[in-house]
Amino acid sequence: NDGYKLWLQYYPIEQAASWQVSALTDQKILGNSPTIDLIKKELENAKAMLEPNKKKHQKGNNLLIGKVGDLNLNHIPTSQIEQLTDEGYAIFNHIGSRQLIVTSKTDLGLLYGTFKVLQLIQTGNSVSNEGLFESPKVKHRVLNHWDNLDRTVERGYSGFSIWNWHRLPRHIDQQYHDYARANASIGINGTVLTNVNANALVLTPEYLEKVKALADVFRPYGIKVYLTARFSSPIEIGKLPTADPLDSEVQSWWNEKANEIYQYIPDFGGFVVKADSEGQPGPHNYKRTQADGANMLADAVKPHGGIVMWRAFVYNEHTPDDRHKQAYNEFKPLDGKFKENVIVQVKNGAIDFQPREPFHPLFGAMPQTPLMMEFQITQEYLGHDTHLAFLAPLFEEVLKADTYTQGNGSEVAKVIDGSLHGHDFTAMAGVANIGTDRNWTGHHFHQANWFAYGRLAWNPYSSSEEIAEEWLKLTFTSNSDFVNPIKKMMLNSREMVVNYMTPLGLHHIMAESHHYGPGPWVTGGRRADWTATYYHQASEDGVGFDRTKTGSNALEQYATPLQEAWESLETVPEEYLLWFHHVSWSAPLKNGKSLWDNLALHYQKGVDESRENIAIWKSMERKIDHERYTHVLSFLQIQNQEAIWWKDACLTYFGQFSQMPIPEEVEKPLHDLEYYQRIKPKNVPGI
Ligand code: BDP
Repeated sequence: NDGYKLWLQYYPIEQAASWQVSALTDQKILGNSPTIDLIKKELENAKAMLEPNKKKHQKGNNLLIGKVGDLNLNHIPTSQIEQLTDEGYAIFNHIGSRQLIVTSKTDLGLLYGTFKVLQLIQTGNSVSNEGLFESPKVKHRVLNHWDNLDRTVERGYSGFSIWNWHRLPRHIDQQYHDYARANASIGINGTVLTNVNANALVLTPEYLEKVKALADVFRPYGIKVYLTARFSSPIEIGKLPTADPLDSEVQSWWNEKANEIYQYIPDFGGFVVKADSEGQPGPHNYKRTQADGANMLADAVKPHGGIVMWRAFVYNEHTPDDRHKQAYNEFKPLDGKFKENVIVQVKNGAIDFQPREPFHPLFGAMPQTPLMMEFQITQEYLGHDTHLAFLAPLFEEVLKADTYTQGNGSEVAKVIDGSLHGHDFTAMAGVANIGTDRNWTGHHFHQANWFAYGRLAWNPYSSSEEIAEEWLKLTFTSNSDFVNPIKKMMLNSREMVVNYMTPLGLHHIMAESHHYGPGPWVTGGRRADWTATYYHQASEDGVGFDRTKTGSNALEQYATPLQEAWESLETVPEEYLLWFHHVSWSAPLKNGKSLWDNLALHYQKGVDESRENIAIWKSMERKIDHERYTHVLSFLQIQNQEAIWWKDACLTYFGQFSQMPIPEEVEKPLHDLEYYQRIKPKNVPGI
């Protein structure tokens, strides 16, 4: 098993119950459309689950799949069905006709419901008497591919881009279908094909034909295509002298460009824009606001029903303020100034996808503007392809965080599903970890992060534990001797990474540019805000970034209860300690031990856990296939070696300032600082 089939393994169920057998063998599918054809094909594929039981006598309900209007049955739960959104579905046992019914208002809802039924069958979870009524809580559930037109992937660690621009549109690779199917099976309904660091060429006819070919493949799966729009496109491909968003020629150029795109792709989703950030052009070039830029593009796609996802990841090295504060300072005053088809895309934290960050202070702070979440599925800062880090707990931690902006219970999830401020326009983006590697994501377990993202985009209140369990059962086996210990390992894995990389609120201390491995010594250069020393501020007197009133006061951007709790050393959660405070090395933490000892113990804990994972995994050898077993084992071994590397490099570096001995329980680094500073990791793109 090379993992290509992801969580759609359809491996044979041992001792299938009669309802599982009936549902897989006796089926009626109503309707006629390309999406209905996909449903039929999926049910055909799924028969593989029955291999050993094929001839078993069936007693259960047969499966009926059809839109509400086509059902023609009495006593269906009408009011619950009415409440479903267009993409929602109902699955219930119909007593009168003895059928297991999947219904929805749309074919796409039927496809989602079909996948759900098959997932229930594979995991052995039957449909309860009450039935299952599911609608997505977020409207636009999109993947962001940071894929370049030359097929390199920015921050991609599993091969090259799966979009083969050279062969498109004349060759349609089977992988495009498989990609769309996998996404549909977890409710993802949009894909941004290109890097946020955009290339205007994708908006030229030559590429639009290729984009159209992909959109045609994705359509029956309910997946819309979006593109990143380079702000300076009117100059680069339109030959205009300016890209000023208030210039009427520029506006007409975008309007015409949108008309042209919609001729190729009538259901084109819209644009994602990174502007005025990390060298990208934007409205600042013309002394205009982010709203001016976003609104111009919004006007262009509006007549066609398109949207603009405008990124809030705006900061620059010339602004003297703490980078943490810049996006808030820029966007908060623009609340209410965006057109109605603009949604502001905010990263989960204010710096950049670190192993742990407090939630971004913009969440809850712009009541009149729809805000969407941007998570990073690809592990730029969490060990790239080889380190096991199940990200659902990270996503869940952010979504569950209380912003307090409307009093207690103003969780980030309520900003994202629109309920906090009454917005219907909702979205979530996940920066994809997909590439040409045979198993799509490099590490087999990183498939779980793609899966988890889909589940949380559908329902931001889902629990990591349920997601992990479901993914394991769908992907490997339902054997609880495997599922229970490995689920535990997954659920702990992100915290383990925090421990051996950036414990106690440390952040951005990785190596320069490629961001792989430790680099707490990174300093100087062109931009202070791209160094490690800017963020950890280590010196003889302590370590940590003071973001309280005595420092940058980034804390003022949070609601009062959080300001108060995080301002004080007594009440700040230890996991955010050095994020918000500069603390002396000898200061005692909650356990009475010094900051230095605690830091060292966290690093050791991460190392210990990564070592234990190898032992746990080895005990699974006979429970799953050999191919995935050995693949994961070697990655766990790499992870353990590199956890040690992180620990040793960081403790050696910080030790020069703390001047305190490494506690006895902690394994001593074998080398001096210079050794660690000289290490150049191999196989990292760009080295
Ligand atoms: C950072 C990445 C950079 C991206 C940027 C972004 O290092 O490659 O272009 O974010 O999100 O995390 O725009």
